[in-house]
Amino acid sequence: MAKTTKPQVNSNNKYGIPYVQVLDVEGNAEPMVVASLGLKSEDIKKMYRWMVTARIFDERALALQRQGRLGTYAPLSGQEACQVGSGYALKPEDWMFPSYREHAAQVIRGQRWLDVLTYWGGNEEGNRVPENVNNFTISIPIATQMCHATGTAWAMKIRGQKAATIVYFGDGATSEGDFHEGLNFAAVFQTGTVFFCQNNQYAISVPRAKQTHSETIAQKAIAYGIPGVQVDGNDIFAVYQATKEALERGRNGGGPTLIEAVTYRMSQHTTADDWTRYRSKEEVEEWKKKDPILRLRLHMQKQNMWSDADEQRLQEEAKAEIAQVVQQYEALPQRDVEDIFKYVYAEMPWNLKEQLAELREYLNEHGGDLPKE
Ligand SMILES: Cc1ncc(C[n+]2csc(CCOP(=O)(O)OP(=O)(O)O)c2C)c(N)n1
Repeated sequence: MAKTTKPQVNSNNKYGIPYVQVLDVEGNAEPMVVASLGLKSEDIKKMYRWMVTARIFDERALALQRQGRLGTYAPLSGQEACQVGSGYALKPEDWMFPSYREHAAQVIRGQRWLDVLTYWGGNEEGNRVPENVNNFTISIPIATQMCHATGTAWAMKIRGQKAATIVYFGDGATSEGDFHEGLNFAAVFQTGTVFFCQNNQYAISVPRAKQTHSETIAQKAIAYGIPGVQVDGNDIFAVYQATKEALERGRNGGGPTLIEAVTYRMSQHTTADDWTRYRSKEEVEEWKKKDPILRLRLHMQKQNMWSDADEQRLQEEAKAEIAQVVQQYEALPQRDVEDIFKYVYAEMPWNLKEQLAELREYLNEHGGDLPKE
């Protein structure tokens, strides 16, 4: 790598979209570049702790679902650098708009792992964001959150607030109308919105190559007249650097940015998916070599910042933390099944009333048991 204080930027693609990388797969980085990020050694260790805890949480949540102790779950493994690196660049006054896979980004901003489990356990209380935390609730309908993030940034601009919004979405979301509407509106009104695409290579079983004919997702920014950048999404430093720069531009009236973080979903889409049906073991193994957690650990070890004893201690502490979260989750009182009907409308419409009556009748007939399927 050339001696420089700037991250390595390649623009080999047709439209000259920059590709940012700081850490290579073996954890090597130009020290001056790392220093230019303004991260102290304590910050780097904190980022690493977030990533490790997120991975342990993910594995635990998956196991709980398989044991019938969690409703369903969307794993994030492989995307820890995307979420922690970008989340770390946010300020409390910024607003964050997640889709359904951003557990680490939610928690780094002040929600709890317990909330994540509660939500995926089918209890809407898990979607309750603490008053002082500028996180929006999860959007399940693909790409809808992009318009929310644009609208919020526009409102903040009108009010003269110096804060940005960030919105997370996948490669599949770029085929939705809301993607275009969110980006176009943000560009025209120059809102401080960071569009953060986690290109994890699949939209359920649809591979990236079938999602769009564009060489990069980042180049779609050109059509809207805004900056677009591709980053190595398994390199936490590159993600942090690109997000920080985009957020600063957004906060200072410089308008929106589209970031494409190139990464990989190491696990299934959700627990309702079987990824072995559409991708090979070899492909997964290749990406495992680029594991974002391993990469930062190698870097810290090379910098003599991290020992085997540190690793062991962290693993034990993170496992204990998540074990406690699971205990708290399982100790929560069961919610009433009728809750499903209660929270969408202030006044329940006639058709929901009919369905609720039908459910009550069914429960009466079956001694309170729900249907198995
Ligand atoms: C509007 C809408 N259409 C379809 C779905 C069903 N659906 C759920 S996830 C998904 C794929 C999304 O892929 P991507 O945007 O790449 O995000 P990823 O799940 O990979 O993080 C689809 C089609 C949905 N939730 N919302």
